[in-house]
Amino acid sequence: MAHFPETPGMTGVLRPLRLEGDILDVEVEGEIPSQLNGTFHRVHPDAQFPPRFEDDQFFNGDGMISLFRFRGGKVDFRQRYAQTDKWKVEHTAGKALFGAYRNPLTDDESVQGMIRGTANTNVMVHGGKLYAMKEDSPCLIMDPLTLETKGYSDFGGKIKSQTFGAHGKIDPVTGNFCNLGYASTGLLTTDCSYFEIDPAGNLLFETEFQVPYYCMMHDYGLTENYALFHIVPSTSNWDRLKAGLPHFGFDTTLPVWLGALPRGPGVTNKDMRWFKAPKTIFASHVMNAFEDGSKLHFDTPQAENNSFPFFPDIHGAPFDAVAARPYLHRWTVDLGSNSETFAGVEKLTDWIDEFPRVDERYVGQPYRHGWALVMDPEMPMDFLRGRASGFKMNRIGHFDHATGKQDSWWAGSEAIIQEPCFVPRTPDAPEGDGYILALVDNLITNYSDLVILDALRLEEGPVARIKLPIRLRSGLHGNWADESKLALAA
Ligand code: V55
Ligand code: FE
Repeated sequence: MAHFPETPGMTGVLRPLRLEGDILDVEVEGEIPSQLNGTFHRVHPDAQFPPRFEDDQFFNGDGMISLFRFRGGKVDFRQRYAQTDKWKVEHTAGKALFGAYRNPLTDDESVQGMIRGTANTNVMVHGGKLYAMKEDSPCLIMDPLTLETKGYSDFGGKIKSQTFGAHGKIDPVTGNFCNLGYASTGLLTTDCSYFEIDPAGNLLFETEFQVPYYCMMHDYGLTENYALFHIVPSTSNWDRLKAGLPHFGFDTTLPVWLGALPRGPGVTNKDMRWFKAPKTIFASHVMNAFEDGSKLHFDTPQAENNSFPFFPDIHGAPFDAVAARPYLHRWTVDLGSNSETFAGVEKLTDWIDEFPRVDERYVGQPYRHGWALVMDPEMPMDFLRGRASGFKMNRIGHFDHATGKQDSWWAGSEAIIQEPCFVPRTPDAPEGDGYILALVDNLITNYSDLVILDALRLEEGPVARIKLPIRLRSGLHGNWADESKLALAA
């Protein structure tokens, strides 16, 4: 086969791995807590074939699913490609047929009109099925244990949205899977959908709405009664795609908005309230959101400017690696006022942080504990390059919103960390009482460890390390599913 391009996104620590396989009973250092029975799924982009274009985006790779199956103090590892329609047709052809990230104008004629999804951004178990998500496409359904691909779902032909966001959330109160689709009627459109799916896989309702301008709606906030959409100017248009520019470009002249849409059947676009931010900033992931009387709080790592060097400024401003640094902020809007602007923005930390997580039993609820990856530039680093974004996330941080206390664990001078995931100690343990799971990639020895930390005692370091004999590729998101959630699969 031809080789991969000699670009930063494809070489060195970001070299594609493309490895499917199984390791039974992975080596463990320390002891795996006996309560951990279930699955930890993660996904990373890992192109099956060299891309059609030298300057291919890291985000364009085919989704590779990693599964850590916990049972009786042992862990089995399994890794398989998400067999998207794209993966299958390219597998048969023996080469890439789809072109640039979110640009169908660059595809081979033979695949025109096909679903372009890569299922490379998030994986989550709902109703016993594994949902593999990419925000430009429908949801791919996989078997959570075998990782066999079932195919795209249209939820019994009911869902109107052509897209399924990558940051769907399970509402702990209703058990529904709540998600958005953007560009839901076609590429680059400002049409969106908010919908909820029950554990049996039934679409309960779908609300169609419009956003002020097309942008990357990578995540959103969920509260008990509202879905909150942040509009940040990573935007695009057909001229960009015709010119072969990266799909997204950052436009600092556009305002930032937060929209609040009531959740439930019968809601329409007219029910949306839009609030304007005090200035244009960058924000992508959402730690959590919750209600406080008529106020809605929305916690997000916010940067002064664009955090994605590969989706550059549309006016040609050079990438500013310092302004790109995100810090956890709390945005507040007040539904009880007639104001069309934010009621407040509060900076919650001096830590450079991203990939925020919570105890998911508190999604949409007032909450106390949050965790995130932290980049601590003061610590020694024996490696030169980190993630595709350039960030070198070397700590896992814990935020106690009740006390303001922060504590963390540093992964050492050789390693960067992938997104953490919280697992409660028992189903009814108090908030935050449990474990943090995270992949730690040693960029010197070239091994990945899945570490298990006590979630409220991070500084004590891992209670166990599940030691892979390989290093996994830098990835995006993943989730824990307790054994009881897997039983539904049968
Ligand atoms: C993100 C990741 C994506 C994508 C859009 O982190 C946004 C954000 C892995 O793919 O397509
Ligand atoms: Fe994400």
